[in-house]
Amino acid sequence: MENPVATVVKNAGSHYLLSALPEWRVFPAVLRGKIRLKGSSITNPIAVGDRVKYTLEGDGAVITEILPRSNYLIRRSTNLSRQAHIIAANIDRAYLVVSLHFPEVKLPFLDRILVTCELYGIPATIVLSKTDLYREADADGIADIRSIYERAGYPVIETSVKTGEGIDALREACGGKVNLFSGESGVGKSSLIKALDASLDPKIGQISAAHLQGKHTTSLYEMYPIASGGFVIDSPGIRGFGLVDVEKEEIARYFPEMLREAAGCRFTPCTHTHEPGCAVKAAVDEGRIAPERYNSYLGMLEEDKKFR
Ligand SMILES: Nc1nc2c(ncn2[C@@H]2O[C@H](COP(=O)(O)OP(=O)(O)OP(=O)(O)O)[C@@H](O)[C@H]2O)c(=O)[nH]1
Ligand SMILES: [Mg+2]
Ligand SMILES: [Zn+2]
Repeated sequence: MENPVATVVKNAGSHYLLSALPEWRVFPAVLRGKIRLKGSSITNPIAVGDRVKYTLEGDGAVITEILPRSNYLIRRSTNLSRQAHIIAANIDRAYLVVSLHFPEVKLPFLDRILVTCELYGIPATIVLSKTDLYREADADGIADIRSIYERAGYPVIETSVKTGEGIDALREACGGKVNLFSGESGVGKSSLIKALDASLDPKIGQISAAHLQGKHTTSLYEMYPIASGGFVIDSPGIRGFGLVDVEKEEIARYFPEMLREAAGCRFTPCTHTHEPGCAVKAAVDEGRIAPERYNSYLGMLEEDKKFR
């Protein structure tokens, strides 16, 4: 008989938890011996969201095979590190959570995650969290972020777990799908998951008063079922996000708004930096591409020069 298939719902360090989806019946399983990914520079052979085959041996399950992934999100901890880490696999949508303050949003960091989502075909939504902490002076900053990412084609939603703003919409959007919540420590990923389903109990942290940033409260990757339908993956806060497997010449393709405009460039290939007749630069001048996004792109080209 063929071995049964289940989805990895938690990486617990010494073992994994599996469940056949969409039912939710979780059981432990171990990985024994031989499963190795090609290119051993990946630190985790199995990620949450992976679909695996298993056998029952004695009173436990043993993972025998990882099925091909429809997509995955991967990062290096810095651009210098050789080792890469798979954040999650087989994701229907990534919710990239940022807060205006505490911690302060860093757009180039967000853009690197977005480039990776595009590279691996993961649809992304930007979540602006903690709207209850907005002050009057923040209105422009909020409008800017919304405009930067909506021009690029990404949905932007604003949420507060204190006032409930955006939570119903988020819950509805998550229905019937596997959704990854990612972002810096302290932005409120685990709090959002708790707000989607009060019966869930992800660990929620404090913001360090000294550094006004999160304390890496969530330390493991874990999938949760939402009572109203769908699944969410909580993940540890990301500090650095180094690009993996992107050639410098390709980076512009993973900015959807640049890809759209690039067809009009006089030269192919065009790096969109110094070439005459560059349609991307024209679109920046004319406001169809946000200068912040274009600057993130230039920053990635620069990093590439430094690190490769
Ligand atoms: N005022 C306000 N505070 C929030 C909101 N969401 C989260 N917080 C607070 O932000 C802090 C961090 O929240 P977490 O949910 O633990 O953040 P996280 O993104 O899961 O952090 P890591 O697990 O460390 O990656 C906690 O003190 C939360 O109470 C919100 O909508 N409004
Ligand atoms: Mg957390
Ligand atoms: Zn160009």
